[in-house]
Amino acid sequence: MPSDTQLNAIRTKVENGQRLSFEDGFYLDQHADLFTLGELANIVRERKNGQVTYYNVNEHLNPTNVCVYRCTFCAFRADLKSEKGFVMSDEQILHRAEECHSRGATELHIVGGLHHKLPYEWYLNIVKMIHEAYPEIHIKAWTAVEWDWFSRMTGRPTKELLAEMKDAGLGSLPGGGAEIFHPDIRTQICDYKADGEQWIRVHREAHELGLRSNATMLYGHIEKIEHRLDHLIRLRNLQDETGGFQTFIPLAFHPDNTRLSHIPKPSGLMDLRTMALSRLMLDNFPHIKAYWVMLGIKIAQTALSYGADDLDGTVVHETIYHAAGSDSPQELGVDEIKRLIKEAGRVPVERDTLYHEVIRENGTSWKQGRKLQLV
Ligand code: V47
Ligand code: SF4
Repeated sequence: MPSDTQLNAIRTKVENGQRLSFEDGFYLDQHADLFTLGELANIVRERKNGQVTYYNVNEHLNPTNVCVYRCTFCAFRADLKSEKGFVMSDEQILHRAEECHSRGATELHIVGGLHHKLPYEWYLNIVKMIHEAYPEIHIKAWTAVEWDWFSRMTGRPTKELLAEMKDAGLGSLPGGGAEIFHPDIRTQICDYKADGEQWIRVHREAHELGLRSNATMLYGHIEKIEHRLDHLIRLRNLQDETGGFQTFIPLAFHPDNTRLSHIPKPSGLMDLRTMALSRLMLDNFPHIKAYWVMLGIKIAQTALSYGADDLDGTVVHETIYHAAGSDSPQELGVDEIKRLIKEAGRVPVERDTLYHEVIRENGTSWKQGRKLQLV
């Protein structure tokens, strides 16, 4: 093999725990083969999380799909008057929370459309109602795009709304709505909604209020490597400032039923390379998630050797990806998740949203264990 001085210098940086620059990331993308990327990412993965792979038992709730925005990559949204549009009633929402509770889920992940007519109080009430009925369920709700919309609707600052919702039972923020921050791409795929700076600001404010959050990146559409690196570095900068991010989730674009349906979906190779590069660039993020719903089970399992240390959860009632053509099953049982993790040579550990160990007394009742060590 020819010697590659630049690649060797990057390898030394990774081995010594030093930060990679934009140029390093670009070089890796252009010159490193899949195995090298995976090997380097695995060094960071095992340094931070050893052999452990986390999973959680959660459910998704999308209370409405009606949305004022028209992101070109979205197959989930519906117009106000469309037959496809739905708004769940309070009874339906509580019924779903009851189902989540009786299955022993520790988390409810709630996101939806930005409805033209529903007031902010409708969104607030969802959190209030579920928290009052099932206080032990962690509510991870509303993306930064939704928080920005609540602020536009009410004229109140996002930080005030975050604080109000935290008092009502909000536990943390999911990582959605990030897409690609770079304006050259963002204006083409999701113009008008919260921009990159606003997304970052909402997460900064959440962290300042003591709320943890996740971050995502939607890849494999019209963006290029420089936009992905720019996105990762913006996230890394905020994490340096606040330390409030828990997990990064790279989201592979699913083209079916979207206005970008002419673009082929990212290959398994791109999925693994993006996973590995994310792990390498985000040196201050404790966790990288392989979201099996979008990657498919086989790539998600393989990703556990390419930087990922979290498989997300049992995920019941996911609709955003299934609308866009994901052929993953609607649910993975806990035994199957554990089997996939062990087969990949890792140790499965059930976590709650804030990365405490979950101790199960039987299938459905559980208690919180120790806080898992984050490096
Ligand atoms: O913001 C929408 C993406 C996101 C498509 O925080 C699409 O733990 C691909 O953020 N193809 C919502 N992606 C999902 C999300 C998420 C998922 C799992 C875990 C967490 C977490 C967050 O889904 C949207 C958008 O970026 N999305 N349509 C599509 N056709
Ligand atoms: Fe609306 Fe979210 Fe879909 Fe964009 S991605 S159209 S904001 S539901």
